[in-house]
Amino acid sequence: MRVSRRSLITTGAAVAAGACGLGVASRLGGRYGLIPPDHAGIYGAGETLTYAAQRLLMSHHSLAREFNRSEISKVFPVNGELPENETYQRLSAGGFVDWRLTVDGLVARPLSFSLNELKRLPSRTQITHQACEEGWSFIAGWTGVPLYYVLNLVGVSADAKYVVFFPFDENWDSLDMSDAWHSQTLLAYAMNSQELPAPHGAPVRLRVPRQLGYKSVKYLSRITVTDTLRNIGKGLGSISPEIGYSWYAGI
Ligand SMILES: Nc1nc2c(c(=O)[nH]1)N[C@H]1C(S)=C(S)[C@@H](COP(=O)(O)O)O[C@H]1N2
Ligand SMILES: [Mo]
Repeated sequence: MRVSRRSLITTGAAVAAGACGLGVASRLGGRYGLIPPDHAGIYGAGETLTYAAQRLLMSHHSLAREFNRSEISKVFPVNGELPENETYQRLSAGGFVDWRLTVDGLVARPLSFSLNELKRLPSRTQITHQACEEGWSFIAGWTGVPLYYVLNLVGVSADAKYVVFFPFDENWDSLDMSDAWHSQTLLAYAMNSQELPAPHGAPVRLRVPRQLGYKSVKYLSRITVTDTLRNIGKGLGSISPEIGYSWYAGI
């Protein structure tokens, strides 16, 4: 479980941050369609400035740094507990042979994949840095199917704006299409050449090395392609803005 950021920040600072840049952010964001799903509320102007600046200044194809095997960390901290969800625990007890990843929404061919089916798709291994908002980080190797490969299999509609990731716990999240199609965005089933350890998100987790660790959703159950996030949760694009963190967590 993650600590609410709101409880860590004084009201005065929050009001100042919210008011600063409001006009510029909403004008630029509105004109160029660079508005993140958590644009409303007290931090909204700041979120819009951050997201718009990243999207305008950075190439959509820029890559997160990849490391050598010798740089892999010795310790791999874990965030959160295993899902309490009964279905998850039953699937886990059965070695995930009955687990399936559903991919649906604005797609031509909704599909669901077993773990073995995912493992038969083309794979990529990348050694990347994962940083938690709590201050720790590590470098590890991740192997999995690039998300773009699965998106191509299901045939994403031209209207698609976001890909949403639902796990077996409450930590759902979403990516815009730029990050969803990115070559390093991975559905990972192995870590450091071993089966993905349960606390790190078994059987399959997302890895988004260009954003903070919390975007890398563990224990995946379903992926949905959509043109709006308004009807999901509180409509802010992920659990993070609901507890005081940014939807966009680019690093
Ligand atoms: N489903 C789910 N995904 C999650 C979390 C979680 O609690 N549940 N924690 C997030 C956070 S805050 C971080 S930093 C990373 C940590 O991944 P790790 O436990 O493999 O280090 O997973 C992210 N993905
Ligand atoms: Mo985190």
